[in-house]
Amino acid sequence: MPNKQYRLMIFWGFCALNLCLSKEECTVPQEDETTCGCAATSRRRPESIVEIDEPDDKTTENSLNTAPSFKYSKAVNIVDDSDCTHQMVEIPGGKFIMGTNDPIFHADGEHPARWIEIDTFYMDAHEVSNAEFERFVNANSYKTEAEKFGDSFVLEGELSEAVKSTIQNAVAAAPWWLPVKGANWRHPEGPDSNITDRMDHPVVHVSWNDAVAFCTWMDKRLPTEAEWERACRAGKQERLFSWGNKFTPNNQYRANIWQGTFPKEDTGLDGWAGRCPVTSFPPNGYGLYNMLGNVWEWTNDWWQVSHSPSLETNPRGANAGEDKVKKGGSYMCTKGYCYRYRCAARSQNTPDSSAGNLGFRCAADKLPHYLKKL
Ligand SMILES: *[C@@H]1O[C@H](CO)[C@@H](O)[C@H](O)[C@H]1NC(C)=O
Ligand SMILES: [Ca+2]
Ligand SMILES: [Ca+2]
Repeated sequence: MPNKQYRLMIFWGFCALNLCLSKEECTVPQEDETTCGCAATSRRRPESIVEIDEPDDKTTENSLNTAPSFKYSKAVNIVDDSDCTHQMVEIPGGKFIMGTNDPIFHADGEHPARWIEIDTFYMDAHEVSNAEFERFVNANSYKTEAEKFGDSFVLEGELSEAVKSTIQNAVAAAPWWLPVKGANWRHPEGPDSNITDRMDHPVVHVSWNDAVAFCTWMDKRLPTEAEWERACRAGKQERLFSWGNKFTPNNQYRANIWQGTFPKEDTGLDGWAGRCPVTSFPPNGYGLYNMLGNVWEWTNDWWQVSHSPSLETNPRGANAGEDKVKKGGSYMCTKGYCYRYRCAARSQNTPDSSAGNLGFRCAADKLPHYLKKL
Protein backbone atom coordinates (compact mmCIF):
# COMPACT_ATOMS: atom_id res chain seq x y z
CA MET A 1 0.00 0.00 0.00
CA PRO A 2 1.54 3.36 -0.98
CA ASN A 3 2.24 5.41 2.12
CA LYS A 4 0.88 8.61 0.71
CA GLN A 5 -2.52 7.17 -0.02
CA TYR A 6 -2.65 5.63 3.41
CA ARG A 7 -1.98 8.96 5.12
CA LEU A 8 -4.59 10.59 2.95
CA MET A 9 -7.11 7.99 3.97
CA ILE A 10 -6.51 8.63 7.66
CA PHE A 11 -6.78 12.36 7.12
CA TRP A 12 -10.09 12.03 5.29
CA GLY A 13 -11.38 9.65 7.88
CA PHE A 14 -10.58 12.14 10.60
CA CYS A 15 -12.35 14.98 8.77
CA ALA A 16 -15.41 12.89 8.14
CA LEU A 17 -15.61 11.98 11.79
CA ASN A 18 -15.42 15.61 12.84
CA LEU A 19 -18.14 16.59 10.42
CA CYS A 20 -20.30 13.79 11.66
CA LEU A 21 -20.08 14.80 15.27
CA SER A 22 -21.61 18.16 14.49
CA LYS A 23 -24.42 16.95 12.26
CA GLU A 24 -27.67 15.24 13.09
CA GLU A 25 -27.45 13.34 9.77
CA CYS A 26 -24.51 11.33 10.99
CA THR A 27 -25.81 10.16 14.35
CA VAL A 28 -25.90 6.42 14.50
CA PRO A 29 -29.27 4.89 15.31
CA GLN A 30 -29.34 2.44 18.16
CA GLU A 31 -31.01 -0.29 16.20
CA ASP A 32 -31.64 -3.72 17.59
CA GLU A 33 -29.99 -5.72 14.83
CA THR A 34 -32.24 -8.68 15.30
CA THR A 35 -35.40 -6.72 14.49
CA CYS A 36 -34.42 -5.76 10.96
CA GLY A 37 -36.20 -7.78 8.32
CA CYS A 38 -33.68 -7.08 5.55
CA ALA A 39 -32.68 -10.72 5.20
CA ALA A 40 -35.99 -12.18 6.35
CA THR A 41 -37.47 -12.76 2.91
CA SER A 42 -35.66 -16.02 2.23
CA ARG A 43 -37.38 -19.17 1.04
CA ARG A 44 -35.04 -21.64 2.67
CA ARG A 45 -35.44 -20.34 6.18
CA PRO A 46 -38.60 -22.17 7.17
CA GLU A 47 -37.93 -21.42 10.84
CA SER A 48 -38.41 -17.74 10.03
CA ILE A 49 -41.98 -18.22 8.82
CA VAL A 50 -44.76 -18.64 11.33
CA GLU A 51 -47.82 -20.80 10.64
CA ILE A 52 -46.50 -22.24 7.42
CA ASP A 53 -49.17 -23.85 5.32
CA GLU A 54 -46.92 -24.46 2.35
CA PRO A 55 -45.19 -27.83 1.87
CA ASP A 56 -41.47 -27.41 2.48
CA ASP A 57 -40.53 -29.68 -0.39
CA LYS A 58 -41.21 -26.85 -2.81
CA THR A 59 -37.68 -25.70 -2.19
CA THR A 60 -36.33 -28.57 -4.27
CA GLU A 61 -37.71 -26.81 -7.33
CA ASN A 62 -34.78 -24.48 -7.04
CA SER A 63 -32.64 -26.96 -8.93
CA LEU A 64 -34.76 -26.34 -12.03
CA ASN A 65 -33.46 -22.86 -12.30
CA THR A 66 -29.78 -23.12 -11.43
CA ALA A 67 -27.37 -22.20 -14.21
CA PRO A 68 -30.23 -21.84 -16.66
CA SER A 69 -28.76 -19.19 -18.89
CA PHE A 70 -27.14 -21.32 -21.58
CA LYS A 71 -30.60 -22.43 -22.65
CA TYR A 72 -31.64 -19.00 -23.78
CA SER A 73 -31.20 -17.05 -26.96
CA LYS A 74 -28.99 -13.98 -27.10
CA ALA A 75 -30.24 -10.46 -26.55
CA VAL A 76 -28.26 -9.28 -29.57
CA ASN A 77 -30.99 -10.70 -31.76
CA ILE A 78 -33.54 -8.20 -30.55
CA VAL A 79 -31.54 -5.38 -28.97
CA ASP A 80 -29.75 -2.91 -31.20
CA ASP A 81 -27.78 0.23 -30.58
CA SER A 82 -30.69 2.49 -31.38
CA ASP A 83 -32.13 1.38 -28.07
CA CYS A 84 -31.32 3.80 -25.28
CA THR A 85 -32.10 1.33 -22.52
CA HIS A 86 -29.63 -1.21 -21.19
CA GLN A 87 -26.93 1.47 -21.30
CA MET A 88 -23.76 0.85 -19.38
CA VAL A 89 -21.21 3.13 -17.80
CA GLU A 90 -17.47 2.51 -17.74
CA ILE A 91 -16.28 2.21 -14.17
CA PRO A 92 -12.56 3.00 -13.96
CA GLY A 93 -10.25 0.38 -12.54
CA GLY A 94 -7.97 1.23 -9.64
CA LYS A 95 -7.79 1.09 -5.89
CA PHE A 96 -10.55 2.10 -3.52
CA ILE A 97 -11.50 1.57 0.11
CA MET A 98 -14.25 -1.01 0.52
CA GLY A 99 -16.23 -1.41 3.74
CA THR A 100 -15.92 0.82 6.80
CA ASN A 101 -14.18 0.94 10.15
CA ASP A 102 -17.33 2.49 11.61
CA PRO A 103 -19.85 -0.25 10.92
CA ILE A 104 -23.47 0.38 11.83
CA PHE A 105 -24.24 -3.34 11.71
CA HIS A 106 -21.33 -5.42 12.98
CA ALA A 107 -23.16 -8.66 12.28
CA ASP A 108 -23.40 -7.75 8.59
CA GLY A 109 -19.62 -7.67 8.11
CA GLU A 110 -19.49 -4.05 6.95
CA HIS A 111 -15.97 -3.80 8.40
CA PRO A 112 -13.04 -3.47 8.08
CA ALA A 113 -12.21 -0.64 5.68
CA ARG A 114 -9.79 -2.28 3.25
CA TRP A 115 -8.01 -1.44 0.03
CA ILE A 116 -9.37 -3.23 -3.01
CA GLU A 117 -7.91 -3.11 -6.48
CA ILE A 118 -10.30 -3.63 -9.31
CA ASP A 119 -10.12 -3.84 -13.11
CA THR A 120 -12.09 -1.49 -15.33
CA PHE A 121 -15.58 -2.84 -15.95
CA TYR A 122 -19.01 -1.74 -17.13
CA MET A 123 -22.11 -1.27 -15.02
CA ASP A 124 -25.75 -0.81 -16.05
CA ALA A 125 -26.66 2.85 -15.61
CA HIS A 126 -29.85 1.89 -13.82
CA GLU A 127 -31.69 -0.99 -12.22
CA VAL A 128 -33.19 -3.43 -14.73
CA SER A 129 -36.68 -2.16 -15.56
CA ASN A 130 -39.93 -4.04 -16.10
CA ALA A 131 -39.74 -3.14 -19.81
CA GLU A 132 -36.29 -4.68 -20.14
CA PHE A 133 -37.20 -7.76 -18.19
CA GLU A 134 -40.36 -8.25 -20.21
CA ARG A 135 -38.32 -8.44 -23.41
CA PHE A 136 -36.19 -11.19 -21.91
CA VAL A 137 -39.24 -13.08 -20.68
CA ASN A 138 -41.02 -12.84 -24.01
CA ALA A 139 -37.97 -13.88 -26.03
CA ASN A 140 -37.37 -16.95 -23.90
CA SER A 141 -40.79 -17.82 -22.48
CA TYR A 142 -38.95 -17.45 -19.19
CA LYS A 143 -40.65 -18.27 -15.92
CA THR A 144 -39.27 -16.63 -12.79
CA GLU A 145 -38.80 -18.59 -9.61
CA ALA A 146 -41.58 -16.63 -7.91
CA GLU A 147 -43.90 -17.87 -10.67
CA LYS A 148 -42.69 -21.47 -10.22
CA PHE A 149 -43.03 -21.36 -6.44
CA GLY A 150 -46.34 -19.56 -6.81
CA ASP A 151 -45.66 -16.82 -4.28
CA SER A 152 -43.33 -14.03 -3.24
CA PHE A 153 -42.93 -11.59 -0.34
CA VAL A 154 -44.92 -8.34 -0.42
CA LEU A 155 -45.04 -5.51 2.10
CA GLU A 156 -48.36 -5.82 3.93
CA GLY A 157 -49.33 -2.17 3.44
CA GLU A 158 -49.21 -2.56 -0.35
CA LEU A 159 -51.84 -5.29 -0.49
CA SER A 160 -55.52 -4.84 -1.19
CA GLU A 161 -57.85 -5.86 1.64
CA ALA A 162 -59.11 -8.70 -0.55
CA VAL A 163 -55.64 -10.22 -0.93
CA LYS A 164 -54.68 -9.54 2.69
CA SER A 165 -57.68 -11.49 3.95
CA THR A 166 -56.42 -14.64 2.22
CA ILE A 167 -53.07 -14.72 4.03
CA GLN A 168 -52.51 -16.65 7.21
CA ASN A 169 -48.77 -16.49 7.71
CA ALA A 170 -46.07 -13.89 8.14
CA VAL A 171 -42.33 -13.65 8.65
CA ALA A 172 -41.62 -13.95 12.37
CA ALA A 173 -38.67 -11.53 12.40
CA ALA A 174 -40.43 -9.08 10.09
CA PRO A 175 -44.24 -9.35 10.33
CA TRP A 176 -44.74 -6.68 7.67
CA TRP A 177 -43.59 -9.17 5.02
CA LEU A 178 -46.34 -11.44 3.77
CA PRO A 179 -45.86 -14.40 1.42
CA VAL A 180 -48.48 -13.66 -1.21
CA LYS A 181 -49.79 -16.26 -3.64
CA GLY A 182 -49.67 -14.98 -7.20
CA ALA A 183 -47.23 -12.17 -6.42
CA ASN A 184 -44.53 -12.00 -9.09
CA TRP A 185 -42.83 -9.46 -11.35
CA ARG A 186 -45.99 -8.90 -13.40
CA HIS A 187 -48.13 -8.66 -10.26
CA PRO A 188 -45.88 -6.99 -7.68
CA GLU A 189 -48.63 -6.40 -5.08
CA GLY A 190 -50.37 -9.71 -5.66
CA PRO A 191 -52.75 -11.13 -8.28
CA ASP A 192 -55.01 -8.05 -8.45
CA SER A 193 -52.09 -5.70 -9.27
CA ASN A 194 -50.22 -5.08 -12.53
CA ILE A 195 -47.26 -3.17 -13.99
CA THR A 196 -49.02 -1.56 -16.98
CA ASP A 197 -48.21 1.97 -15.84
CA ARG A 198 -44.86 1.03 -14.31
CA MET A 199 -42.78 -0.37 -17.17
CA ASP A 200 -40.00 2.08 -16.26
CA HIS A 201 -39.94 0.87 -12.65
CA PRO A 202 -37.38 -1.70 -11.49
CA VAL A 203 -38.36 -5.32 -11.95
CA VAL A 204 -38.93 -6.96 -8.55
CA HIS A 205 -39.78 -10.45 -7.27
CA VAL A 206 -36.79 -11.74 -9.23
CA SER A 207 -34.47 -14.28 -7.63
CA TRP A 208 -30.68 -14.33 -7.95
CA ASN A 209 -31.09 -17.18 -10.42
CA ASP A 210 -33.51 -15.07 -12.49
CA ALA A 211 -31.05 -12.17 -12.43
CA VAL A 212 -28.19 -14.38 -13.65
CA ALA A 213 -30.37 -15.70 -16.48
CA PHE A 214 -31.27 -12.16 -17.57
CA CYS A 215 -27.71 -10.80 -17.42
CA THR A 216 -26.29 -13.78 -19.30
CA TRP A 217 -28.87 -13.32 -22.03
CA MET A 218 -27.80 -9.68 -22.29
CA ASP A 219 -24.15 -10.74 -22.72
CA LYS A 220 -23.59 -9.31 -19.26
CA ARG A 221 -23.18 -10.75 -15.75
CA LEU A 222 -23.96 -9.74 -12.18
CA PRO A 223 -21.41 -7.41 -10.56
CA THR A 224 -19.24 -8.72 -7.74
CA GLU A 225 -19.88 -7.03 -4.41
CA ALA A 226 -16.56 -5.19 -4.74
CA GLU A 227 -17.50 -3.91 -8.19
CA TRP A 228 -20.91 -2.84 -6.92
CA GLU A 229 -19.36 -0.93 -4.02
CA ARG A 230 -16.72 0.65 -6.28
CA ALA A 231 -19.55 1.84 -8.54
CA CYS A 232 -21.60 3.09 -5.58
CA ARG A 233 -18.76 5.16 -4.14
CA ALA A 234 -18.15 6.87 -7.49
CA GLY A 235 -14.59 7.84 -6.61
CA LYS A 236 -15.36 9.27 -3.16
CA GLN A 237 -13.31 7.77 -0.32
CA GLU A 238 -14.89 6.67 2.94
CA ARG A 239 -18.25 8.34 2.59
CA LEU A 240 -21.59 6.97 3.71
CA PHE A 241 -23.39 7.68 0.44
CA SER A 242 -22.40 8.01 -3.22
CA TRP A 243 -22.42 11.79 -2.93
CA GLY A 244 -20.98 12.35 0.55
CA ASN A 245 -21.89 12.01 4.19
CA LYS A 246 -25.02 14.16 4.28
CA PHE A 247 -28.09 12.29 3.11
CA THR A 248 -29.95 15.34 1.82
CA PRO A 249 -27.34 17.86 0.65
CA ASN A 250 -28.97 21.30 0.12
CA ASN A 251 -32.14 19.67 1.43
CA GLN A 252 -32.40 17.65 -1.79
CA TYR A 253 -33.18 13.96 -1.76
CA ARG A 254 -30.71 11.88 -3.77
CA ALA A 255 -32.26 8.44 -3.22
CA ASN A 256 -35.62 6.77 -2.73
CA ILE A 257 -36.09 5.56 0.83
CA TRP A 258 -38.99 5.61 3.32
CA GLN A 259 -40.18 8.67 5.20
CA GLY A 260 -42.65 8.34 8.04
CA THR A 261 -43.12 5.56 10.54
CA PHE A 262 -42.15 2.16 9.17
CA PRO A 263 -44.11 0.08 8.30
CA LYS A 264 -47.26 2.11 9.01
CA GLU A 265 -46.95 5.04 6.66
CA ASP A 266 -44.63 6.11 3.83
CA THR A 267 -45.22 9.84 3.41
CA GLY A 268 -43.24 9.93 0.14
CA LEU A 269 -41.51 13.15 1.12
CA ASP A 270 -38.66 12.29 -1.28
CA GLY A 271 -41.17 12.29 -4.14
CA TRP A 272 -42.03 8.60 -4.09
CA ALA A 273 -44.05 6.41 -1.76
CA GLY A 274 -43.00 2.97 -2.95
CA ARG A 275 -40.70 2.24 -5.88
CA CYS A 276 -39.77 4.90 -8.44
CA PRO A 277 -38.76 4.80 -12.12
CA VAL A 278 -35.19 3.56 -12.62
CA THR A 279 -33.88 6.95 -13.77
CA SER A 280 -35.44 9.03 -10.98
CA PHE A 281 -33.15 11.09 -8.75
CA PRO A 282 -29.79 12.51 -9.87
CA PRO A 283 -27.16 9.93 -10.92
CA ASN A 284 -23.98 9.53 -8.86
CA GLY A 285 -20.56 10.76 -9.97
CA TYR A 286 -20.16 7.81 -12.33
CA GLY A 287 -23.58 8.40 -13.93
CA LEU A 288 -25.35 5.56 -12.11
CA TYR A 289 -28.95 5.93 -10.92
CA ASN A 290 -30.47 4.64 -7.68
CA MET A 291 -27.47 2.63 -6.52
CA LEU A 292 -28.73 3.49 -3.05
CA GLY A 293 -32.40 2.98 -2.31
CA ASN A 294 -35.34 2.14 -4.58
CA VAL A 295 -34.61 -1.61 -4.73
CA TRP A 296 -31.89 -3.82 -3.27
CA GLU A 297 -29.60 -5.22 -5.94
CA TRP A 298 -28.28 -8.77 -6.20
CA THR A 299 -24.53 -9.22 -6.55
CA ASN A 300 -22.67 -12.32 -7.70
CA ASP A 301 -20.92 -13.02 -4.38
CA TRP A 302 -21.71 -15.66 -1.80
CA TRP A 303 -22.28 -14.07 1.60
CA GLN A 304 -19.53 -14.00 4.19
CA VAL A 305 -19.01 -11.61 7.11
CA SER A 306 -15.26 -11.75 7.75
CA HIS A 307 -12.97 -10.03 5.29
CA SER A 308 -9.20 -9.85 5.00
CA PRO A 309 -7.94 -6.38 5.97
CA SER A 310 -5.15 -6.58 3.39
CA LEU A 311 -5.25 -5.47 -0.23
CA GLU A 312 -7.18 -7.80 -2.52
CA THR A 313 -7.45 -7.67 -6.29
CA ASN A 314 -10.83 -8.34 -7.96
CA PRO A 315 -12.24 -10.21 -4.92
CA ARG A 316 -15.18 -12.50 -5.62
CA GLY A 317 -16.52 -13.25 -2.14
CA ALA A 318 -16.75 -16.67 -0.52
CA ASN A 319 -16.24 -19.81 -2.61
CA ALA A 320 -19.59 -21.22 -1.55
CA GLY A 321 -22.44 -20.49 0.80
CA GLU A 322 -26.18 -20.43 1.32
CA ASP A 323 -26.86 -16.76 0.67
CA LYS A 324 -25.95 -14.23 -1.98
CA VAL A 325 -24.99 -10.64 -1.16
CA LYS A 326 -27.42 -7.82 -1.96
CA LYS A 327 -26.48 -4.15 -1.81
CA GLY A 328 -27.90 -0.64 -1.64
CA GLY A 329 -31.00 -0.79 0.55
CA SER A 330 -34.48 -0.06 -0.74
CA TYR A 331 -37.48 2.26 -0.70
CA MET A 332 -38.47 0.52 2.55
CA CYS A 333 -35.38 1.64 4.45
CA THR A 334 -35.45 4.26 7.16
CA LYS A 335 -32.60 5.30 9.40
CA GLY A 336 -34.33 3.82 12.42
CA TYR A 337 -35.43 0.55 10.89
CA CYS A 338 -32.91 -0.46 8.27
CA TYR A 339 -30.07 2.01 7.86
CA ARG A 340 -28.61 0.09 4.95
CA TYR A 341 -28.85 2.66 2.18
CA ARG A 342 -25.08 3.16 2.48
CA CYS A 343 -22.34 1.98 0.10
CA ALA A 344 -20.68 -0.18 2.77
CA ALA A 345 -23.97 -1.75 3.94
CA ARG A 346 -24.92 -5.25 2.84
CA SER A 347 -27.50 -7.92 3.39
CA GLN A 348 -28.25 -11.40 2.11
CA ASN A 349 -30.87 -13.75 0.70
CA THR A 350 -30.88 -17.29 -0.64
CA PRO A 351 -30.50 -17.36 -4.44
CA ASP A 352 -34.06 -18.60 -4.95
CA SER A 353 -35.63 -15.82 -2.83
CA SER A 354 -37.64 -12.90 -4.14
CA ALA A 355 -39.43 -9.90 -2.71
CA GLY A 356 -41.03 -6.61 -3.68
CA ASN A 357 -37.97 -4.56 -2.75
CA LEU A 358 -35.29 -6.67 -4.45
CA GLY A 359 -34.08 -6.24 -8.03
CA PHE A 360 -30.71 -6.04 -9.78
CA ARG A 361 -28.54 -4.49 -12.45
CA CYS A 362 -25.90 -6.14 -14.61
CA ALA A 363 -22.17 -5.58 -15.14
CA ALA A 364 -19.77 -6.64 -17.89
CA ASP A 365 -16.04 -6.93 -18.54
CA LYS A 366 -16.46 -5.24 -21.89
CA LEU A 367 -19.29 -3.34 -23.48
CA PRO A 368 -21.70 -5.69 -25.27
CA HIS A 369 -21.30 -4.95 -28.97
CA TYR A 370 -24.94 -3.89 -29.40
CA LEU A 371 -24.36 -0.93 -27.06
CA LYS A 372 -22.88 2.42 -27.94
CA LYS A 373 -20.35 3.89 -25.59
CA LEU A 374 -22.03 6.65 -23.57
C1 LIG B 1 -53.85 -2.38 -13.86
O1 LIG B 1 -53.91 -1.69 -12.61
C2 LIG B 1 -54.56 -0.44 -12.71
C3 LIG B 1 -54.38 0.28 -11.39
O2 LIG B 1 -54.76 -0.53 -10.32
C4 LIG B 1 -56.02 -0.64 -13.09
O3 LIG B 1 -56.68 0.61 -13.19
C5 LIG B 1 -56.07 -1.37 -14.43
O4 LIG B 1 -57.40 -1.67 -14.74
C6 LIG B 1 -55.25 -2.63 -14.39
N1 LIG B 1 -55.15 -3.18 -15.74
C7 LIG B 1 -55.36 -4.45 -16.00
C8 LIG B 1 -55.17 -4.87 -17.41
O5 LIG B 1 -55.66 -5.26 -15.14
CA1 LIG C 1 -39.60 7.24 -0.99
CA1 LIG D 1 -30.92 0.38 -5.92
